[in-house]
Amino acid sequence: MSTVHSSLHRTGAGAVAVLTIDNPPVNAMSMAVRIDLLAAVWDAADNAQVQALVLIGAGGKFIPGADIREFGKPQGAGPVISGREVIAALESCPKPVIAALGVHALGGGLEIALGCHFRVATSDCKLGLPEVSIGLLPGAGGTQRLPRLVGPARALELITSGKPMTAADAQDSGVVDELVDGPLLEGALAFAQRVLTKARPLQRVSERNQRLAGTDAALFTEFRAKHAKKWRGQIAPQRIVDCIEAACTKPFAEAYAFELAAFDECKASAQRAALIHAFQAEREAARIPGLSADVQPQPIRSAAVIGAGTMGGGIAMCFANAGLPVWLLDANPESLARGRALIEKNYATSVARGSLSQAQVDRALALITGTLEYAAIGDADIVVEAAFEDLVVKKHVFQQLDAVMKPSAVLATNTSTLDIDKIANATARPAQVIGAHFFSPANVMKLLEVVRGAATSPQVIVTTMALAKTIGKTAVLSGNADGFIGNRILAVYGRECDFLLEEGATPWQVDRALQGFGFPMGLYLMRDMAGLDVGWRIRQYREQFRDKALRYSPIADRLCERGRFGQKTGAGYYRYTGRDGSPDADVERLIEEVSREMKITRRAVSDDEIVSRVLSAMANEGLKIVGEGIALREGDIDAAYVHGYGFPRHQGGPMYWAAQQGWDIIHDTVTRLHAAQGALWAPAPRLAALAEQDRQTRALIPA
Ligand code: T1G
Repeated sequence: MSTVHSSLHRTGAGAVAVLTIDNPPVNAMSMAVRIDLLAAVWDAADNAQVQALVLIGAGGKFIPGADIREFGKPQGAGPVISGREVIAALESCPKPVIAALGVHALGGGLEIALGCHFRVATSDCKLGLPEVSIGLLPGAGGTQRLPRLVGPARALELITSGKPMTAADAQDSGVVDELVDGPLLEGALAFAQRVLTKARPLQRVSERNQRLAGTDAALFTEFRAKHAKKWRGQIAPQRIVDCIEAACTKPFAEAYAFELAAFDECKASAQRAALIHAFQAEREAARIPGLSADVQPQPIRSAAVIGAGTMGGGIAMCFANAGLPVWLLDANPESLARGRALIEKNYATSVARGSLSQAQVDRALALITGTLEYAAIGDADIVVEAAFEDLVVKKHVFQQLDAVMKPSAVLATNTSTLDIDKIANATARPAQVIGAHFFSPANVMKLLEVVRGAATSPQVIVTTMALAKTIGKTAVLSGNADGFIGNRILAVYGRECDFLLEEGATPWQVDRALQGFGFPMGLYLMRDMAGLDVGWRIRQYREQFRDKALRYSPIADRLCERGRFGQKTGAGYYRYTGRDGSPDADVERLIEEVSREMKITRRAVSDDEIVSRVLSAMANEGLKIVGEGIALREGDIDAAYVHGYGFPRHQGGPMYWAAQQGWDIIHDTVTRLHAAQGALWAPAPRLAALAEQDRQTRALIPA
């Protein structure tokens, strides 16, 4: 079955061959598409009847890029055709070739379009080169042709961020020749007729150098310097800048070859594999095995949020940004006003940063309505409770929601530590209750940990998972257990860092090692930013349940006892001048004191040891969580950590990292520390079996 269908359409100016790319679900440019498309272009070019060609995607969806599933897989036995060969045929075609772009034209899809002589698009079409998000760069001419249309400075922004352009923006910047209001094919055929009638000269983008001429080399130096910190350790964004610089300094053919070499380097990198894993894991996380297909999400057209604090305000912004009207309820007018003011301040920051337009902000603000009355929110399709993290308070809120909310409403709680079932049982409808754990700042962080209670209905689960996509979140389903998925692993991550302090490391060394691995911020800087008193209050509450037989580090408590709560008190692990933290000898002395008390002989600790010990602990805990059914898959843990805890996406996630090291290596680390440290390092039940598999695989690899 061909993935490209050809049909002939007669226009007043001659016959047009329409080549329709048909490769469900999204018309990705697989090897089969490349083969079929090249053949179809050649046929149309050779067909004397044909005056022009139109490329269009089945269902009005153009190509979202090369088929990501083909990367890292061995090439099949059949013919191998590259995107570049298809583009060469399109660009050199003696007849006008028009790309008809709908829904999305991304990556190799936009590169195909840039190889055509003209482009028309529907106004909702998204155009972009997102390859950087999967560790690649546009390897079929995107770094050479796009700068020739939008200029090198804009191309640097677009290709290193991977962010798409709107069709209107693409038209303004000369990427799209015309926007089509009505049906896309008709619009494209009409455009083809006008090209033929006016005998418009064919525009080969690769020959348009005007926008590159006179580009100042400083553009690239400054751009590299501006992003150096953010791109630390990442290959693709750096290589993209090199390619665009080559476009401005070398003839097309030479720079085109330079781009291919850079593409191959990225394709061969471990980062590319990790980023494609992250891409697939976040999509896989949305699938819940075992739920019958009849269970469909109920529509969510309106929402309500209880509590106008930092989290409540951020959650309300998520709904408003998605175009959903949302009530924001609080107990008193002052906190409601404070909440509203914080929301407006956050939106003003987004406008200042250019991430939202004033018009978008005005639309969103108009959708957020404050209220003091529970009676006002009864008709909302979902309510998210974001009140104080206290069981008594939350139960009281849910009793009131039980009294006012319509029967079909989803009753969600944003708790990060409390038992969902205890909250649900405060109502007469526990089946409607679910955990919806947002991460701070809620309007920014992409992770939504959806926590199913013992009674939560399948429909409430699928409704909440689907809603996550609507409000731009990556949802991960968790069972109802202490710390759910994310915070349970975070506790292990923090624990091992603290123990390493007692054994010889310093907070600044630990942070340097974690940032070297790719975390945007080390643990101790993050704790100081969040405020050490939050964790202290939780530890003081949990002290009554703590197993005193297990090792416990008192360092954080000692800092809090001295009033060092972090940035907000000018000192925590670091000493602060404004928001800048610097190492503090007092803290080193405090840590050495604790080591002495714990009778621990301090020793040299390497950065590698810090990374491997902390990540091995996280992966071991992750296996336990999957084994207990709290998480559905290891990939879900990776998606949670990449989107909720700043885990470097180009490392794939803690479970992916461990699998890359080899579970036999992780097993050796875990069993060694289990022997030294005891129960805290108990190996996950599945670890030994996974290790044995990897040990056998490793034995097969010739030395
Ligand atoms: N290849 C293969 N499968 C793809 C795909 C692709 N490019 N894009 C999407 N899918 C699958 C996806 O896995 C999911 O499958 C289903 O389609 C729906 O996707 C030379 C080398 C297109 C905007 O990086 O950004 O071109 O999970 O759930 O929210 O320079 O998918 O259902 O089995 O995301 O509507 C560059 C990636 C490739 C774009 C649709 N292109 N895709 O979003 O649905 S590299 C990209 C997306 C390249 C050249 C280089 C989004 C989307 P399943 P979805 P959606």
